[in-house]
Amino acid sequence: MSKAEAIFKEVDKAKRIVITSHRSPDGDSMGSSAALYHVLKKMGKNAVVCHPDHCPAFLEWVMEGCEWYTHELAPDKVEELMSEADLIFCLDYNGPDRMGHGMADLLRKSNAVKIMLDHHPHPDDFVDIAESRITEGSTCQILFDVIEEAGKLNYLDVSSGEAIYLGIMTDTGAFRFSSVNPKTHEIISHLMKIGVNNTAVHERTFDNVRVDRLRLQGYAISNKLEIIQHFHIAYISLSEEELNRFHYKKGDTDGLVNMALSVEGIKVAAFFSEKDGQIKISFRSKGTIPVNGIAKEFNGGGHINAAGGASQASMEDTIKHFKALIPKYFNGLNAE
Ligand SMILES: [Mn+2]
Repeated sequence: MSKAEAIFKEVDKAKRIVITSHRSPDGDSMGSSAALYHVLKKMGKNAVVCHPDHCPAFLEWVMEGCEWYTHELAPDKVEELMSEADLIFCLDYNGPDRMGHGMADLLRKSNAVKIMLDHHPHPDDFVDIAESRITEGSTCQILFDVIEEAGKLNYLDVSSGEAIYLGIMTDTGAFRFSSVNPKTHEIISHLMKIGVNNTAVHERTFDNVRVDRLRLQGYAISNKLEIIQHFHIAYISLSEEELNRFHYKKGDTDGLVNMALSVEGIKVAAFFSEKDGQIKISFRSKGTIPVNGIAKEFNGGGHINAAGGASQASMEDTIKHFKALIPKYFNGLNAE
């Protein structure tokens, strides 16, 4: 029996299925959760989505028609569902801690069968069936493959198809990252054939920007973009005061680090933002330059081209520390 068949054998047996994903939701965590929800419901299963926290407004559309709770807003309900579940899906994360301690505790306490679908490197050993494919660009692509390998593609419809499209689109920078492979486009082809409107997914996700968000991005780029020419590095930093000035909402700074990376000649980009008394850091890079090493210096990690971390120091000290680490991690860049 293949792993995909084993996964759906567990689905067949399950009476109460809970779909979980990581904290700070993104298009892939939301898309894979919504897609699996719709597929399971179509199979006649009892399924519900339980996430640690609410998603940014631009992703809310994908949850339409899903029964969906967050530990942030409905802790008692989530605790009840997690404790009663006999099957828990862990989508788009590689260890319980990625859900934050509230949800991680519930997962650890649960006696349910646990199945992980994920593409992050170095997965923890915390599930019964682990489908970890670290070279894939998105969990949504893995989910499609698993459904296909189990011979269940007939359960995909426009709702689950749009959700899979969303996750693939957002985790590949709209089909441009090096993680995109021929299969990625074969999946998109299949989704379009079953009625997924690609333009509508892009528009719903990207073309509903609040003017405050646009002005914050304009400010960040014109006033706060710093270039370290010698090492081909660009970075942006935003303090809590600056975020508040533009009425910051979750998700408003998404994409800023990619804009820094888009500068001509830049090979590594970083984004620093101050939230709740700590500095969150995102790193991005082009080609074979790894940024997960420097992310580890900030208690984080991630992929070769996309990683993150956090710092308890002030913004000034965090950026000083970052600059001091540049020769150690990116020394080769000045020769290129
Ligand atoms: Mn992902």
